[in-house]
Amino acid sequence: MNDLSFRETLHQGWAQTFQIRTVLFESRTDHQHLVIFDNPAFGRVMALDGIIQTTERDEFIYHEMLAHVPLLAHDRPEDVLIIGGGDGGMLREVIKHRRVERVVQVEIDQAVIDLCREYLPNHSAGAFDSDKAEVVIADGVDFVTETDRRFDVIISDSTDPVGPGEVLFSSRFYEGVKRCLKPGGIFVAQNGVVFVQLDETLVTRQRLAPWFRDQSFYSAAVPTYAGGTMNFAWASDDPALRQPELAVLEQRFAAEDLATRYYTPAIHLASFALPAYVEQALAES
Ligand code: AG3
Repeated sequence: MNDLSFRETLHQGWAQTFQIRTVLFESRTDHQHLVIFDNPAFGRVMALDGIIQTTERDEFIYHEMLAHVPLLAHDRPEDVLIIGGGDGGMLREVIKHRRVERVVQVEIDQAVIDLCREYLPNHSAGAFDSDKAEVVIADGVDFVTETDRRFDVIISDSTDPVGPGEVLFSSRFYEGVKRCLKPGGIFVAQNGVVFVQLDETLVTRQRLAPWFRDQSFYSAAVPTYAGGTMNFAWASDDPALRQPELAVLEQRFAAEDLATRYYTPAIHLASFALPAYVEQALAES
């Protein structure tokens, strides 16, 4: 990073660059390097260890798709677990659901929560003060391996598999997720931009397979996760959960009265259709 621009360090041989209008915060936390700056095109932008995590302009796509798809696919999502998600955008979307009674969020880095509440206040939009929400500062793998709590939906809102987020793509983590998911539960996870991170999808599917009868992916294009569509991993023991009736989704969506800007029940169903090159790579791996 220099005074004028931020160049993302995520891929080999190619990068996206953001003009910096103002740096609002920059420092090392106990776990990672964190910067929040203002950009003319995307508003406030937060990056961890050189990788763009979220921006004010396009965060709704990611947060709506990772929250509403599993929550509306489930018939009684009362208990929800969020792993990561320190900016609070995921918690904001999850607590909107009336059927959700309790949300536990496990974030490893308290500083991410504190700094995002201060500099990206529209992400959490008060969600951390909700009666439904409980925040635990802990390692996500330890939590899912040890907790007595059980959940209907588990959402992994992680960084890429480098640095503190790497363990959230391990077999041990998926084993723990399975352990604390109730029967009929659904697990979803950020899984990288598939065109440039195809291996992530293939490795995740392999590591989920021992623990879940059904593993799949759905996707959405998030502009600042550059390089194409982002894949979200989906795992459950019931393949029917990813093929709900459109009428059922529409009825639940209407009953929840969610005001969305990306998610619709039709997008929900369509997002499980994967490009041929991804289907082929999965079939061959
Ligand atoms: N965490 C996912 C960021 C992934 C970016 N990586 C990439 N472009 N492959 C987002 C946190 C939002 N709550």
